Amino acid sequence: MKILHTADWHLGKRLESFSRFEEQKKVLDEICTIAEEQEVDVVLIAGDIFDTFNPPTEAVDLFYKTVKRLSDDGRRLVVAIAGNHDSADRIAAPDPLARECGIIMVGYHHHVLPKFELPSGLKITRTDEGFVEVQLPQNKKPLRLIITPYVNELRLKRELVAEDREQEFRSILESNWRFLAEKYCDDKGVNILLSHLFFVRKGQKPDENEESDDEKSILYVGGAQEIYSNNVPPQMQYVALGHLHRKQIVAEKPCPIAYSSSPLAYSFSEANQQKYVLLIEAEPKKKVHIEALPLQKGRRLLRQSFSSIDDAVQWLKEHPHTLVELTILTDTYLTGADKRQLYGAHDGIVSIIPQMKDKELLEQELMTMVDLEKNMNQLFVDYFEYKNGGLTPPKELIDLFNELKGL
Ligand SMILES: [Mn+2]
Repeated sequence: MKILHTADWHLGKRLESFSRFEEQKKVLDEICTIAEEQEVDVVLIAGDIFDTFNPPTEAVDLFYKTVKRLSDDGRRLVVAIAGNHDSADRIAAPDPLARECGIIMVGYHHHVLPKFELPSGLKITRTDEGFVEVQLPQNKKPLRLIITPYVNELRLKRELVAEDREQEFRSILESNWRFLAEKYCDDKGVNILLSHLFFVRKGQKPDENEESDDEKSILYVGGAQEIYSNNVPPQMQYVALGHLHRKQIVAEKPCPIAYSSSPLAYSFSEANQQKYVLLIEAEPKKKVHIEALPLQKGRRLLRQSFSSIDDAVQWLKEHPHTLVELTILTDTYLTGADKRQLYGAHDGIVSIIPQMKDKELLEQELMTMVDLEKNMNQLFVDYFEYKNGGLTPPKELIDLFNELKGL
């Protein structure tokens, strides 16, 4: 049985003023082509389908077209779940219609799918809260899926009362999973857990710096989020996850627990990351085989610093088709002419950060007390330098300050 695992599409997402929509179209087309060429039986989309609760129409349109194409008229099972960026209701709403195409869309962890059968031979044979067993058209072995979209205390619709609420949260999920695994997941089928949660190997924190800026806030703030690899029932053969944007296998026990990566780099903390989809080959009772297939279609995100405008321009010309965060080490404020030169050399500059060259020396100078004996203009200059990393205020700003002073 061939399963394609992808996640964190974040459709509709922008990078500052840059739309990523054309890249998203291209990379989803690439994912569809991989599914077709590899003749996969199942596609799992592990949450954060959209970037916001109310995504733009073009993003919704792209999602529906993509899953429709992936489903191949019901010959290929497609399962998509809600992540923390998604509205659970929005993901769940089209499910009755989507099912007719062999696409399952789940918003909530306790959702019970109805049984159904398609002309292609795709058939839901058993269902429970957060569980389906599927008979695929081209494969005799049943696929069991435990489906847990993003869940927090709110979506759990249950108040956590224990002193250690994180532990209580883990226990609730673990006992749900164990119940389903013991009831339905014997070794005559393929058993997989699909989820959008923050998994860690117990006692080990992932390197925070490697994660996307967008996910950090919810990862490390606000309690009951961390799930341990040993919460996974022993019957599972693979855990397909979304949430972290870097491809990684969190743990190998009790089975591979994997993040596929997002298809595009969405923040500069993901600069230089290669993106993938994971191709899983699974048979009952056997260890799964995982192959990471690199995606090519997104623009690379690059972070680079320069001490001269000319060097920066030269480098920009050598790196077209990328999105760039530039740091310019400088003694003065960047002039309009500098900026025009930089922006003229490249169409993907997301931001330019001016940074004072001799920062340490500067900070020492700035440590001096405010001297109220100085005149107002000098105090303004001191304050501007203090707030802007030592940069001298441009003449236009001093003029404006003088003008305001005169009012
Ligand atoms: Mn997420």
